[in-house]
Amino acid sequence: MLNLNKIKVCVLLLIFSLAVSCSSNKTKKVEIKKKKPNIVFIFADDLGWTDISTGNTNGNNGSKIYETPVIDKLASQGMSFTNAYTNQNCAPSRAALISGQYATGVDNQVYNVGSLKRQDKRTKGFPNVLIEPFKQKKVIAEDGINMFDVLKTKGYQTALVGKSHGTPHPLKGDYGIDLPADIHHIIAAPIKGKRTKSFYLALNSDKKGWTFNSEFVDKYAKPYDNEYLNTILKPYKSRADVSLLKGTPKHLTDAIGDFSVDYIKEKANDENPFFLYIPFHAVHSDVTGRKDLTEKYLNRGLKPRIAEYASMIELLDQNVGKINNALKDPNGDGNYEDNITENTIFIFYSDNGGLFKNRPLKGKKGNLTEGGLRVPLIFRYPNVIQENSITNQAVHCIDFLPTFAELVGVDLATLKKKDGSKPKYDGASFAKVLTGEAKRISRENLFWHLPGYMDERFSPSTLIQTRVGEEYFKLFYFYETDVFEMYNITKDISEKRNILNNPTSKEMEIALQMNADMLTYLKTNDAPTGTWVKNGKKVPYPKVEGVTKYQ
Ligand SMILES: [Ca+2]
Ligand SMILES: [Ca+2]
Repeated sequence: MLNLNKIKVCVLLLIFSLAVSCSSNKTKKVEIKKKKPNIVFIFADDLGWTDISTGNTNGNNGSKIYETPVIDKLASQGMSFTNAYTNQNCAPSRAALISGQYATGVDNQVYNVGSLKRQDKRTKGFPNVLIEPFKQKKVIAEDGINMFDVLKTKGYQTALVGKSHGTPHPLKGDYGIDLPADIHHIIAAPIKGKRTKSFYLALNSDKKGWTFNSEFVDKYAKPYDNEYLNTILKPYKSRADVSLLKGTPKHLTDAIGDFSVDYIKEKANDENPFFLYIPFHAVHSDVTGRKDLTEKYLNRGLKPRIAEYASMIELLDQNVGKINNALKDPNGDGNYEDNITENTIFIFYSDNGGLFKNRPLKGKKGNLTEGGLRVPLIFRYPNVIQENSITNQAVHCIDFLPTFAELVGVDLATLKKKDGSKPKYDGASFAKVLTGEAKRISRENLFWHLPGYMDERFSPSTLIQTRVGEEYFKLFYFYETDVFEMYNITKDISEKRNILNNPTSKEMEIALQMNADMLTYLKTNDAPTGTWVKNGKKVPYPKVEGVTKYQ
């Protein structure tokens, strides 16, 4: 009996010690997780919904021409959004992203690139405009609590590497950006005494030698050489002949990628996490590919313009790869012990629809149709976001600020602006969709409001998008003509059938609700509408129940 008791004691001791070792393992894990996740956020420019080859982000409408193996793999490692939205072009998308507000927000006020009075110089008949547009701002306010400021409250080191739009260029001012590496893709420099301009490609200037005209990336400006081809580009040969590049000018997309890699190398082991926001200029016009990749697509018989665009897209993809590889092996010694991928949220997104084909989507960059607003979006966060998952939850630029806040544990309600007032945000966090805790977010309406003109692409209008059950509807209001249009983009992705031409009673019910919600949005935000040219009076909001005229 004694022996049995002894065995019992031994067993109990064993269980106890196992429990202790397990719990200490747990503590260790918690300690590792204590460091907030780094965030690497790649923001492409003008990359359309169907411009990448994965089908995950676009309902299996991935490109059959363009090749994006890195982005495709990223999609398989994280969550893809089929209904990710932006504004219609660069500056307003970035302003909304960084401020967390619609253009109507007090700290935002950026509705369009340049101004809301962009007339079409190509046609004589336009503009005989009826409405004097609202005078917008070009950049967001410095005193708002923006996306960078929010992350800084948790000790993040913040960097912007690439395009500054919706924020000032040059990037000066108090925007919470520790490293404001604002770089432009139009490079101008004197060569043999003559002012020379280039898109994307470095210039060999009289005074500075090879340059991108940038204090941040000039050290990456020298032409491609054997070392670069054999080391940096080696993993991405992609059946292109890289030897064609030798001695040719460096592409800015490679330089921004190299700069970002060096930033990750420098920050990987820091006590504080980093937020590296990389708004690439690619694939914005002037479309400029990289020689080896352009040749690859030309050899397939593609027209020069398409080959150049394909080349630029694959070049962007390679640089997403470079940055991703820097996370796997920050010190570059070939050993993955220093891999920080698991503690890094990696995001790939684009700022507006494509400038070229977006089929089956209607329209292009600058339009409020799906082709102008719907873009690829992928989130990867290993062990938190399910691999190879797809959601059709609609999200917008304004949602990133609250999503980041929730993911890293910032309570937005506690934040105060310098004047003591509380910042107001328009977005909704989709963190629980990412983690799989929820299928939907509670916010069902999205709005776009444009009190002005841009050439043939938009006139004064407001758009509301709503989810009803599993279907998304859009209701447009056009101020010049007091006309509404309505589409079911779940059943009619190409926006071919205006529901209001012949609405059912159920559809009219939905239209009435959307009309009411649009009006509430406009009134709550005191949204400007401009004034009538004929009499200077304020252009009125749509009528309450205005859609009933289509009954
Ligand atoms: Ca853009
Ligand atoms: Ca390593």
